Amino acid sequence: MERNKALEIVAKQLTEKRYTHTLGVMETAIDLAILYEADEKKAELAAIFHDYAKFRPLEEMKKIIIEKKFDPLLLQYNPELWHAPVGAYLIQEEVGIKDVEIINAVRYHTSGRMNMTLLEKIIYLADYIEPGRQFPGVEEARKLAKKDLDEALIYSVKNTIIFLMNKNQAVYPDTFTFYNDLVMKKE
Ligand code: DGI
Ligand code: FE
Ligand code: FE
Ligand code: FE
Repeated sequence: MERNKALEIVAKQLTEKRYTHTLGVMETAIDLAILYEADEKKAELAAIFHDYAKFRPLEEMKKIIIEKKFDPLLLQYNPELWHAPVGAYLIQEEVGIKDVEIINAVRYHTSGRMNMTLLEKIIYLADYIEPGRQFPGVEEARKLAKKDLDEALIYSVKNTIIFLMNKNQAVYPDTFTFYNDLVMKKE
């Protein structure tokens, strides 16, 4: 699918602010794809569609998670996690995206998981460091992203886990698994 066509589709799903974020993720994902030799076109499309389901009503997302038999644990954790697997489903149903790598990059862009593919890692990180993001640590994550993809991811996932724990929030197990996997493969 052509970039402008994809952007036109996703614009209808998002607020202006979230659309601007999506453009930032797209630019960042393409830069990372060039740097780490991933498929630029897949990075572009996965980035464009990564937050496709962000504004679906919680009840609709819940229904899809139950009916499509996604991990039932999702329902016990933060609803912020839901738009990722639901988005992966809806881009197939509503947009006709068929590329499994793109679909999985959308599916795991919030939680992460064990054995993330290069494309999944790029979308996860691009979402975290796109130019519109402003939070403590984002500059360091951007710096690391230019040098070492996995180091940047360890830093980012760690930051997210600490952020959640500081608010006494539960952390979805796949996020810990992602962190552990990165750290253990580093040695
Ligand atoms: O959709 P975005 O805002 O662009 O970003 P995202 O899809 O990465 O969502 C991140 C939010 O999800 C972030 O504010 C933290 C929150 N969250 C809640 N529980 C978890 C979680 N993030 C992770 N990785 N793991 C969790 O268990
Ligand atoms: Fe998201
Ligand atoms: Fe994220
Ligand atoms: Fe996002």
